[in-house]
Amino acid sequence: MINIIGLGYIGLPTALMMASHGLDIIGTDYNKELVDTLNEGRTTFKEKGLEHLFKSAVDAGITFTTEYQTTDTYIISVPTPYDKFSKKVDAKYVINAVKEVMKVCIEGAVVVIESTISPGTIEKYIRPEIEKSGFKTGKDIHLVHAPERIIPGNMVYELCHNSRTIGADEKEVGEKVKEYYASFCQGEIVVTDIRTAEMSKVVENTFRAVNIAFANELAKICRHDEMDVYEIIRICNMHPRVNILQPGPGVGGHCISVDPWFLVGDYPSLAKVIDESMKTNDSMPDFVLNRIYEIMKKRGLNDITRVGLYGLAYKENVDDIRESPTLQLLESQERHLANGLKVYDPFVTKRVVANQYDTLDEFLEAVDMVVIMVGHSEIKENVHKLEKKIVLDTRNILGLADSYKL
Ligand code: SAJ
Repeated sequence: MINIIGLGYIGLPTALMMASHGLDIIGTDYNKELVDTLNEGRTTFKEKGLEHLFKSAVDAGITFTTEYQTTDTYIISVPTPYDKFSKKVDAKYVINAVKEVMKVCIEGAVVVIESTISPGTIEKYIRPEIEKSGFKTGKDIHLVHAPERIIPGNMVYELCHNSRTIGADEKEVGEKVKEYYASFCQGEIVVTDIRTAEMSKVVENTFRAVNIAFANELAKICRHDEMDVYEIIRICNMHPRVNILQPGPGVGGHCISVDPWFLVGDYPSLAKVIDESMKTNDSMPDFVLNRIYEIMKKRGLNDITRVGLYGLAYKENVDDIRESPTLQLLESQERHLANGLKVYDPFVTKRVVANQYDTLDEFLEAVDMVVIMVGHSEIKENVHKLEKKIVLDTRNILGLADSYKL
């Protein structure tokens, strides 16, 4: 039996996928409310294909509990926040999970860390923790790092199709864990060492962060001299070896806006391009705020309460608001001792900010200017409702001839 620890955005789909492909899975999470919800037959977040997968995993016998199980295989998928000041990974949840596993596991158990960690975390924190409990790694406990690569919004598909990396101390153990993932994953699964697996995961997200920062910087340069950044990117991308990403109102989510900081935190004098890129991405919500004021002035609109932000999630068609550019923008506005911006997101039904609306129509009724922060399908399907509004389309997704851009 495999005990999956942490039933969040990654742990839950992974547990469901393994269970529905015939593996014996028990999911553990310390959050009783979350476990109760799952046991009542409901999923805990919205994601394409998740409901269906949930049903087939339940039919296959998956169970959820708050208790750690006594078994020979664990997959730990708990959050790894980062410390905003030191920019270093905060591995406390992973360390706690490992400590709990040590209390119940059988000798010879395999402990797979799936959470994203900064390169070196296993050597610096996890291995010593295990040895403190009296176990010898490589003998009593076998350590593995198997970072995920799935993208929110397309998780179920990517779980089955992306290639994966498995880092292990011993090749045989890596191969054994590879079999579990190969039960559902059609992509190539590379077995390597732990340090390489840790580093590859963080480097992939850093590559994307730097590439987005480049697009964001181009947007600022083009705004300075009133050039069309989107047309320029479109033309450049026709070159066979150029592939620029899209500028946007900022970078959110728990991966691309966080993982690259691990490298800056650990190698401050070496990770220069990465550091500047992260600062550029982090500056985008403020850039949008300035753009809002600029457009308001131009259009003679002086009531900020008649301006609305469309989208609270960190990107299109997900309900995840972690590090969302809209939240960053609202925080920045508060720092300037102003507030009043109205907000609406069809995916975020819980109250998370002031002036939040429940329906698109009520939201549009309340504002004269709409700032598109997220390109949810809903707004693309309702573009006609924006006809009489001043629109700032920070994602360039609406195709409106008279909208303002970044
Ligand atoms: N964004 C832009 N411009 C772009 C692309 C994205 O501004 O051209 C913004 C998005 O709007 C969002 C942020 O960047 O705010 C990140 O979104 P994303 O879709 O690029 O990535 P995530 O964070 O949802 O998922 C990433 C993925 N990593 C890579 O593509 C290298 C995913 O495969 C990882 O599994 C995930 O991080 C993770 O968990 O680490």
